[in-house]
Amino acid sequence: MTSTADTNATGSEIYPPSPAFAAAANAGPELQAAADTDRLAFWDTQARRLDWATEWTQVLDWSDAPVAKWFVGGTLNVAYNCVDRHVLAGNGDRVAIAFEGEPGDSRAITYNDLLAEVSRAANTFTDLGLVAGDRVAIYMPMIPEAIVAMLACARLGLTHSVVFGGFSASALRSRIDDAAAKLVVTTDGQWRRGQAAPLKAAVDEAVDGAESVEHVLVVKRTGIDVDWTGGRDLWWHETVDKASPEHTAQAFDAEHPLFILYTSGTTGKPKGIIHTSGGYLTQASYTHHNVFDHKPGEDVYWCTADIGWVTGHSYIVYGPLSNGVTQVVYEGTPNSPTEHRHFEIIEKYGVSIYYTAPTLVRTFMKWGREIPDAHDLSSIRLLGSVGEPINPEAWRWFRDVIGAGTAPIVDTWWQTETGAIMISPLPGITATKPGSAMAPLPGISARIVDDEARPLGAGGSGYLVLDEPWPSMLRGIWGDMDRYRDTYWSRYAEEGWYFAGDGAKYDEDGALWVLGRVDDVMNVSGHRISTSEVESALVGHQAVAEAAVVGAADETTGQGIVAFVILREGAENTGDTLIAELRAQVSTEISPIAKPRQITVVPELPKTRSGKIMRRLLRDIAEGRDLGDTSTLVDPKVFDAIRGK
Ligand code: 6R9
Repeated sequence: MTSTADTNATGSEIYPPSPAFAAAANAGPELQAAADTDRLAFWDTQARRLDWATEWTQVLDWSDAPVAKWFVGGTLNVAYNCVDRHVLAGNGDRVAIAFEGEPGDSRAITYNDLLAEVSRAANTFTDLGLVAGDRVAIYMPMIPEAIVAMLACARLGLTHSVVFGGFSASALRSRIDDAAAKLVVTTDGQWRRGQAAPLKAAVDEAVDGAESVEHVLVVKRTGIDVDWTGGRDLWWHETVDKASPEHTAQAFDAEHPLFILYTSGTTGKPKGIIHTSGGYLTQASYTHHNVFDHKPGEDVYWCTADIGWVTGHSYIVYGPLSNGVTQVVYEGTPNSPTEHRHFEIIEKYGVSIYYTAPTLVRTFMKWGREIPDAHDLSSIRLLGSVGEPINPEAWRWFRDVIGAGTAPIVDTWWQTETGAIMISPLPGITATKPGSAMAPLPGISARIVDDEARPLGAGGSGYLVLDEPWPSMLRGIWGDMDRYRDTYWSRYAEEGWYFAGDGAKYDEDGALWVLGRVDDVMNVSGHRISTSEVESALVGHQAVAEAAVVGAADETTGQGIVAFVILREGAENTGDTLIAELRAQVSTEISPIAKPRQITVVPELPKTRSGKIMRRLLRDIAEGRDLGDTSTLVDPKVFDAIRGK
């Protein structure tokens, strides 16, 4: 089947929702109307999607801006909202998590099961002496216990810090130290392309000498050998499995910190983004219900993210479970054992809502449409995209090949900092354009402005700002509130706007297009990596004097990391051996995902007279473009030397 594109008055290709979809959609025009009438009253209504122990006395307190308080005085338990209340409503037998392991094992976990598991874990955490406000690091592959651990933290008012299982021991250590985590939850190993790879070994290395860590709780996933530190290390199956499945959840303040999640900024040190409870869950729940048109008890939902990223937090754990979802959780990679894996899973479970990243769509395109075409994907009724701009060609392919030419696509723009979706079409309402995130959701306010805060008209590209606070907004950076003010609120301090760090434009129809980062943050397969983080890893190698890193356009991953390094006096250039060492260095310092695609040893780096590395020019070189204006350079001849390589 081919897509049902129309052409609108300005000649644009548009995809209006089908009348049938619109008629049954969760979101109707009344949402926008209500938000336009009274934004805070609108959010007050949305917060009632949740069960609260105490009602709030004020929807928003912005008197201490830019630190917001939402639903002031309200109390609730986040885990109760994600688990218990579905059991109490008689849906305990509904499958919450349909788990598909990489080796092919599967488990169906109902809400009854989830309640028992989360309660057991909560009782174990309490036995370990953890109390509300303590921090717990979670470093795990995509298995149900990872979700259970997060919910057990939420249940006890512990603040979790999930660290992506692909991060190195050193990245884990800095996050453990920054948050002073008392407990680390991990697994013995993880399955990757049919092989059991160690994971606890990285924890052992990370917690060696880490003063805050009292215990390491280990789920046995692969059965590989692990080193054991008596008194500190505990097996999940010897503790959690033996704990009582009864636990009464206690309510916490709406502003109680729920989690810290580290994300790359423009400096080398990752920022610990703080999210709290009531406002966060309200917006995660509202957006999951309306943007994905999720129908509990009918839909089978699958978000392919990892819980190590914010998408996993908001659209695998908190949003979906607050709405009583039945969802697929898959442990492995899309091509293990074959490139058919995602489509086999969609077919096996009857997935109806599929939320993924443009980089994966482009990978599927490269593999060829005969792979998805070999499967019955007729259960799919809605597709979602997140992480980076989706190019129109990938958008059309996604809709035609995976969505049978009919499934609406929601291109959702948001950030770790925003906590939940901010800009997206509403299926059933919005006529979409391939590549555009379209418009802020009802209740959300955004603008595109220039350097002087002047609004931009159609066609001009400027900066995306959020000009009103929103419930799931970050409440700060862990341990560094000055950096919070500085990073997000200083650019438009007078106006009091949040600076998102993305470029954007409106087109002639008023549709919003997000153009990508305007700072030194790269986006590789939807992962945020800062140029300076990679630079400092490279400079950590004894042969390197200086490094400059840029993100260059990449057909599959969006951007690829390209590095230029200058060697120290006397350091020997061993060619491929050196390059391999440098790539390994980045891998151990940060993660394999941060490994440069290309590293070039150069005699000099292009710098402005004030000594700034001219990344724009390096990007031109990396992308094979002609160089523009080089007049501000100290020595324009450096390019001949760089390109001579
Ligand atoms: C959710 C998530 C945030 C950055 C963001 C922007 C880019 C995310 C996008 C998008 C265009 C979309 N981004 N979604 N760009 N269209 N639909 O990805 O959070 O990892 O913090 O990244 O990702 O550049 O600023 P995070």
